[in-house]
Amino acid sequence: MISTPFLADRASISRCVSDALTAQPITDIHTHCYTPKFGATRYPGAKRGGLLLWGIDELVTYHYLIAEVFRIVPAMKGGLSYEAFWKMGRQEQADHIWKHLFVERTPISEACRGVLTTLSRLGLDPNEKSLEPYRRWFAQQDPDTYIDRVMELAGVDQITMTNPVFDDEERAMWEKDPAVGDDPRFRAVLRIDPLLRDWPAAAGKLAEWGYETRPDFSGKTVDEVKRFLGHWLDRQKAVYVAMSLPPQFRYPDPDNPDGDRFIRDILMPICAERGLPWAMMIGSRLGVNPALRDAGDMVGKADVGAVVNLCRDFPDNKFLVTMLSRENQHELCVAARKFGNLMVFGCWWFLNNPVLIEEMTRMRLELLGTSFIPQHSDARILDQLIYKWDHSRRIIARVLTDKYADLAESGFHITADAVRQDVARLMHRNFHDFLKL
Ligand code: RAT
Ligand code: ZN
Repeated sequence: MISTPFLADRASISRCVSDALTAQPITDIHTHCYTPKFGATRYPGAKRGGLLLWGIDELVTYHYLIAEVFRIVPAMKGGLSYEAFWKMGRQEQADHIWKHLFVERTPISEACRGVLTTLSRLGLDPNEKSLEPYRRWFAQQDPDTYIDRVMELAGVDQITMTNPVFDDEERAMWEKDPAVGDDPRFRAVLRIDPLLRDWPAAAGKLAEWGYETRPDFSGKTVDEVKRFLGHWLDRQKAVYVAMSLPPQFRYPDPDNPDGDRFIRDILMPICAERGLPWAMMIGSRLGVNPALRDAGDMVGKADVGAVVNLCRDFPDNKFLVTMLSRENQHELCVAARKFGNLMVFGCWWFLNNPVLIEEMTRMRLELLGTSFIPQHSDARILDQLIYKWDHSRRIIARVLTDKYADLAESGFHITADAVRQDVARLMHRNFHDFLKL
């Protein structure tokens, strides 16, 4: 047997961790990116031609940056009204954001820095005062082959989509062509928020679509909602079912017997039968400033007790859980120590900032070892895969290096092989193994 040299000093540990993270293909378990068959933004002109968003104008008009520009040019006298902003074309909106956030100020926020990292990793100079040179460059890219380039730069081997079946535009695409999701680079996820966020309206929609559903669960409702979910899971070949839930989400919830019933009699049985996890993304308060549209949502502290109750009451179900509030992270980690059917994932949305990624990754390693999924990108715009993974990978490397250095200090032998295996678990295998359990 060939003996593996141990990594004894911090410098060699750090090099080994960085190499392992660079070499390890990442499965991105939650994004809002789409296959090119859903249609893509078209350059020149940056017109939206479908659901796959990419390129400079989409990057600069990311809703995180829309929220930020309204802090600099507020929607009040002397500023710019929301109506005036939404009336602008996409390029005009992008020019407005570029001028105020990137040219007249230092683009220091994480969302701004992300655009610059992306441009620079694509080989472009991030110091341009106007967006025109970038537009010319993007106009030369073909979205389909550009996906490969982005995935290579990001180190991602699989992009998990989010496919909201209650979205009319997207549903129509799946109905027209069930193969719209077929692309070896992508996997689909059935997203069904309205079934819990607004059961009566969702039941009404299903009835419109030909299912015998009634808001009071009478008649064939339970079987019919299962038939609806089964149909869409098959059509999308979905790898899990997902919902974003408000901070008030409880299980059981005496104030929401319909929600309890939907979970207990419909969702849990169909997920268990098919071995599919339910991804709960908990803590989003939608539309606290509706004038900001997608940028107007907020975070709220939620109840980890609901997750605990679900994991205990449904031991044959699998739960992928991320929570939006920093204050929920410790309790969620402790819950995961108690339940093997709970997989904690990602630093979601307002937590996807270096300071919080670092804190959360450290805490999770200390409480859960390598049995969690440290990050997902949540990329809405394809090119964001580059910066979201670039930034997170560096932080994960720093934290892992510290942890291995601590172990080495105790006299434990760290090998390059062990490091590679840990990294493979965190960035790839934990997700695939959990899906197949
Ligand atoms: O991070 C985001 O872009 C949010 O707007 C949401 O899409 C969130 O990630 C979600 O999946 O609901
Ligand atoms: Zn998302």
